[in-house]
Amino acid sequence: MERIGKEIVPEFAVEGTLVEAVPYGSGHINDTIRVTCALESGGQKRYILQRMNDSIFRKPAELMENVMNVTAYLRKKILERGGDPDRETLTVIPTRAGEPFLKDEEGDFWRMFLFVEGASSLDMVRTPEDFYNSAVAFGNFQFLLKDYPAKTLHETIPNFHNTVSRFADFKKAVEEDVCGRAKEVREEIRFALEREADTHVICDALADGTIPLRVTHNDTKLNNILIDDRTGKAICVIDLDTVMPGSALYDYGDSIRFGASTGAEDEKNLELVSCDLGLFEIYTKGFVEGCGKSLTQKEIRMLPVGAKLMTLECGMRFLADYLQGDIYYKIHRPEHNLDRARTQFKLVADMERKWDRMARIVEKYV
Ligand code: ADP
Ligand code: GN1
Ligand code: MG
Repeated sequence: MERIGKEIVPEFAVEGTLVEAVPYGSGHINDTIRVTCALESGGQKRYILQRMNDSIFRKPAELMENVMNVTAYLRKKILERGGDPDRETLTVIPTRAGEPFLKDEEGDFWRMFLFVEGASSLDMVRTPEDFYNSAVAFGNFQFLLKDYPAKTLHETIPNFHNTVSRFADFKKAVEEDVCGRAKEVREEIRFALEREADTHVICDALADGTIPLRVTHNDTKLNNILIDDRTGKAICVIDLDTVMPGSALYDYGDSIRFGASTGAEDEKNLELVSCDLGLFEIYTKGFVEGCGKSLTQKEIRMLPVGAKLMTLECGMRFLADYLQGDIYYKIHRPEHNLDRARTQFKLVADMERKWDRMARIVEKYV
């Protein structure tokens, strides 16, 4: 932290003098640091500093070009509706040289945002209203970007939600079994392999034009949105690294897998993990409303597919990472990725049991 305070923070156009730099948040990908500076006037100003994960995001310059362009576009939209762009979208703090990110002497890539004050991200749904508000905000995020020139976006992670290629990657990880862990997790591997046919459903629907390609966020878990501490409204969609052309089903589905679960993503006691249909319905209502009538009937009818496939895909990714020796996601205990994979598969099985009820719920919003 000391080096970061001395060598990295001063490179950015922060106001005031550094008081504190502390690790922050519970993201699985970037290293996130909250920076506090004291202003001459007596107040404080806070920032989020991130070391970008360049082994996952191989082209940080392209990624930051996306972030700059998308946030500039959103700022305009937010101003048009009379909102406060400093709180309702991310604000990039450039380096003193005027660049959107910094490459340090060790070759690490850094970027900084204004810290959104008076708001927090949640790792679990506190109240159904929080979840509803997050649904409206994620739906609205997609709606605001509906005319965004998709072709100008760089694909920051190719095939990010291509569940078919995710399945192929998973199978390869099982076959290679580089850590010799496959024998301990036969049950989990079988669970995923049995569902190969499912992995094609969204890819096929996009390919044959049954559902449209849109500009989507692609990582819509609850802790990627900031909720206003005072009003409880979801005000700011963050973690824009994966904004790319995709399907509305991805954004809907990823939120359900994380937020409609009765347990944490890494819960060890699987009895505590199921898909809460009350939360499922609330999110469906909020998301459809937030998308402002832009979802097609077919998309709405396929929402349960989005929920199941994003959960299955995430489970395969966690299990593949476990098999490969935990090289992708940050872990905080030895079997962390395995625990995460298990909760995802438990949710998939539960959704399969509740499938007819899920279909009836979404039908109300067609
Ligand atoms: P990761 O890609 O690792 O998930 P995020 O960009 O989601 O990283 O940031 C991690 C956490 O930091 C978020 O979940 C949120 O709690 C917090 N955070 C990120 N950006 C801001 C911001 N501009 N203002 C306040 N908190 C933020
Ligand atoms: C990662 O960056 P974060 O922690 O918000 C991952 C998502 C996964 C999620 C699982 C770029 O999200 O795809 O669904 O973990 N992001 C990336 O919790 O791989
Ligand atoms: Mg995040």
